[in-house]
Amino acid sequence: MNLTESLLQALEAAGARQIFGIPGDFALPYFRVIEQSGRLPLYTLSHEPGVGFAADAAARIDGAIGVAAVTYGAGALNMVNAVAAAYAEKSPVVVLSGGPGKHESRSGFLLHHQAKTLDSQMRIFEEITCDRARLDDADRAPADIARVLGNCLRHSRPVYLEIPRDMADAPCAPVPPLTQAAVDAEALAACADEILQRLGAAARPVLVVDVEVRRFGLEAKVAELALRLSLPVVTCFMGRGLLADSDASLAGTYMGVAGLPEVTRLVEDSDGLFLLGAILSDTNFAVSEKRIDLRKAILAADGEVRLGHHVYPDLPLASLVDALLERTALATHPSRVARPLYPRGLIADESAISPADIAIAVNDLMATHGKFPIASDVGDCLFTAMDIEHTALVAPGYYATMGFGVPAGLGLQAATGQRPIVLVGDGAFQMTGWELGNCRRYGWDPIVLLFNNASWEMLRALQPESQFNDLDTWGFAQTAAGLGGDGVRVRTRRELSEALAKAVATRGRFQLIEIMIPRGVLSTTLTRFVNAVKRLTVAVPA
Ligand code: TPW
Ligand code: MG
Repeated sequence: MNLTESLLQALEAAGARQIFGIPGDFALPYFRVIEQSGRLPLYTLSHEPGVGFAADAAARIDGAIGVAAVTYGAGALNMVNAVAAAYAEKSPVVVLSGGPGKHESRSGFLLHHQAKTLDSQMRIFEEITCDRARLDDADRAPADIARVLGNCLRHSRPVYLEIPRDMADAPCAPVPPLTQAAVDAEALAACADEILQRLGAAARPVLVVDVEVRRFGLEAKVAELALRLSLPVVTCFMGRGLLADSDASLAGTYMGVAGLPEVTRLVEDSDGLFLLGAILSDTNFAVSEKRIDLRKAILAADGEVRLGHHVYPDLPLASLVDALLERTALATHPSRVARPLYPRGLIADESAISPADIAIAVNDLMATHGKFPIASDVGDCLFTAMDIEHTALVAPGYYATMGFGVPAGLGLQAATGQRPIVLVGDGAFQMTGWELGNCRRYGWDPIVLLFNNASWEMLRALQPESQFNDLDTWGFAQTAAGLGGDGVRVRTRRELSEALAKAVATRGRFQLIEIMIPRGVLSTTLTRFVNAVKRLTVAVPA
C-alpha cells in the first residue's frame, strides 16, 4: 500500500463518500492514485472556491466528512474563503493539498506557487483548520492521518493534509482505526440530571437546535428527545432545515425581530432555553427583540455544556443526547406548539414576481412532487428560504459568504443522489454559477432558481443611496445551453409556474430558471431583518 492509498482508505473509513478537486503539477501524483484506486469517486470542478463549497455541502448534508483536493499555492490559497466558512460553521472538510517534494525545497530556487516561504500555506491554513500535518515521513504518516481525521470528526471542523509530490507513492502502512476519547461517565450523568431538573422546573422550556445536531448525526435522537420531553423546537437561522422530516413540534426558525413573532416570543419568553449545538453568532442571536440572557440558558456546543455559571468540559454532544434519552420516557402530554403553515397556491397570473411568490411556488412544487433538499446562497434568496417548507437546507447563514449556492447544490447531488433546488442571487451567480457547466459530465440536474434583480439588493437595502449596487442585466438563461443545461427567463407568475413544472419534468440536465425581480422588491423576512439591523446597528452579514 502506498501513502495515498492508506490515506484514501482512512478517509473512506472516516465516512468520506467522494472527493471534489482540481489538480496541478504538485497534486498530479496523488490525483493519479485517487483515480487509479477507484476507492472514492473524484469530481473535478472549475474553480477552487467551488471545490471547497461542494465538499462543505456534501459534509453538511451527510453529517460525514467532505474532501476537497487541490494543488499547492494557487489551488489551496484559492480555497481559503471556503475553508474559513467551513471552519466558522463547523463543517468537517478535509483539505488535501499537493506540495513540493522534499528534494525540491533544497534546490535553492523559489518554487512556483510559493507565496513567501514553503510553510506559508500551512501557516495560513493553521488559522482556519483544527489540525494539520505534512505527510513527509511515511513511518509517521499513518499516525498523523489518524490524529488529523480524528480531530476533524471530533470538532467537526476542517483539517489540512499536505502531500509532498514525491511522497504520494511512497510505501506506507495502513492508518490505524480512529479511537474515540473516553467520556467521564460521572460528569455526564451529573450534567444530564442537572439539565433535566432545570427543564423540569421551567414553565416554558424550549429546545433550540443548530448545526452541530446534524454534524454529529443526531437529528433523529434529538427529535425523539424533544417528543419525550414535550419540548417545542425552534431552529437557529443557521440550523434551518434541521429536524425537517421528524415528528417534533417544530415551531419555526428563530430570527428575533426579523422572524415570525410567535417564534420570537416562544424563545425570548422562555425560562428554560436549551440550546443544542448552537453557534452563538450575530445572525443567530443578535437580532433579538429582548436580550436573551444566555447565563440562564443551557448551552451544549463545542464539546462542552454550560449551565449558568458553570461548565462541564469534554462532553461530546452525542454522549449528552444519549444520556438524556436514557433518562427520559415518552411524555404523556405532547407539546402544544403547532408547526407553522407555509404559504401555498401561487396565483399564476401576469403579475411581476416577488421573492414571496418564489417561496410559494417552491412550496407548491414540494407539495406535489415531494421534498427537495435546498442549497442557498447569501442574499434575499436565503431570507426567502425562511418562507419555504422545512426541508434539508445548506446555506452559509452565519459566515455569509456569497458563491456558496451553486457549488453546494452540486455537492448535495453528488453526496445524496437527490436532485436539489439551488437558490441564488445574480451577484452570487456571477461568482460561481459557471460550475453548472460540470453537471453534464456527472449527470447532475439541479433546479436552479436565480433571483435576478440586476442588483446587490441586500446591500442596497442597507444603504439605498449608493449607485454601485446596480449590476448589469446579464442574460444568464441564455448561457445555460452552452453549459449543457436548459435555461429560461421568466417575468410573470404564470411563466414561473410553467417553468417550474417543465424543470421538474426534465431530468438529466440542469435547469436554470432566471427569475426577473424588480429592484427594491424584497422578501418580508429581509425587510424585517434590514429594519432590525438598522435599528439595532449590530454587525450585519454583508
Ligand atoms: C464573497 C457582501 C452580501 S449580500 C451582497 C454582497 C455583495 C449582494 C448579493 O447580491 P445577489 O443577491 O447575490 O444578487 P441580492 O438578493 O442581494 O440581490 N463577497 C462575498 N460575500 C459577501 N457576503 C459579500 C461580498 C454581500
Ligand atoms: Mg441580486
